[in-house]
Amino acid sequence: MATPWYRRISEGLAKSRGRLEGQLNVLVGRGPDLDVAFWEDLEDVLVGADIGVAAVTDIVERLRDTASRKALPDAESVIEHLAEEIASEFPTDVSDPLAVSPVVILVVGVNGTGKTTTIGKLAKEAVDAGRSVLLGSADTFRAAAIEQLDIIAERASVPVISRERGADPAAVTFDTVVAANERRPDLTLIDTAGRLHTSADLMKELQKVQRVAKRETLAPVMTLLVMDATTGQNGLAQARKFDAALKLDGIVLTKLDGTAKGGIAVAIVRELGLPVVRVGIGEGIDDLKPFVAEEFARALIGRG
Ligand SMILES: Nc1nc2c(ncn2[C@@H]2O[C@H](COP(=O)(O)OP(=O)(O)OP(=O)(O)O)[C@@H](O)[C@H]2O)c(=O)[nH]1
Ligand SMILES: [Mg+2]
Repeated sequence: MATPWYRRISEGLAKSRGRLEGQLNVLVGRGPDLDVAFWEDLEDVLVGADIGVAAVTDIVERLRDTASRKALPDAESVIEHLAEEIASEFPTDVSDPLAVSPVVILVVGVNGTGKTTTIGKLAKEAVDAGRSVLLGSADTFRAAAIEQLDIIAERASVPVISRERGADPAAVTFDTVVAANERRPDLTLIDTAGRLHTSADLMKELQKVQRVAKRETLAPVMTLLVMDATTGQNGLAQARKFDAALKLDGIVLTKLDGTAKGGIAVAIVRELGLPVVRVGIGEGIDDLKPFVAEEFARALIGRG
């Protein structure tokens, strides 16, 4: 039965599915034989969806195993097992850093990946669940960033801590965490300025922000990377750099609705060993969803 979550994620993954489903149908339509060409082409199709070579190799190996163990008769019956094999690439025992209370979440990432928008969505999600929220505006760099967060805070009816543009992000972080220690919100979300992972100075600035947060807080500090799914393999390279500098606790994968290569979620978990804690599937305030591996896998290949 299609749950509302499945329906939404399925719509969000329409571009990815359009491509993958089409290619899988071509593969099955070519004939039922499970010959060398079938397995090779299946690998190519999955790699083309950005699932990542290592993961694809494992997935196809397990499928071949299943095919011979269960004596699967044809291509279609193999594809029927594909979603569960993709889903099994994701660990089942992931804890959600956003469900911890109290918690301070540092939101980081490359320019324009969706950090500030995601904070708005997370604030709404938390408020709807009856949790108290505090925002910190540590993006003091970009013009209008402070106003953008102010608007988000107002819409969600949550308080925001900020300083003037150009202020030290670590100072705003300090103020925010001190306020969180006093007011004890369940969830504190700190916005940071976008930066290229290749900019050493800016990565140092972020390390300082993280250091201050960890030093001053009474709550655990978690660092989430907001990654734009449309950047594909390049996004993976960014994530590695951020993880090396900050030791990330998880990934929010945004703009899944804008890519035909949603398989990148598999590559992230596999190659970074980091959980995908939320996925963004649109610009709307409700377009952020928890990640459910099996439903994601089925929505991705169009075998819901
Ligand atoms: N389609 C789509 N658009 C998204 C999603 N998440 C964010 N966006 C859009 O991405 C654009 C940038 O979002 P921001 O939240 O301002 O990005 P940011 O990372 O804070 O940007 P900087 O602070 O400049 O680094 C906006 O137009 C958002 O509406 C998503 O899941 N899907
Ligand atoms: Mg921003």
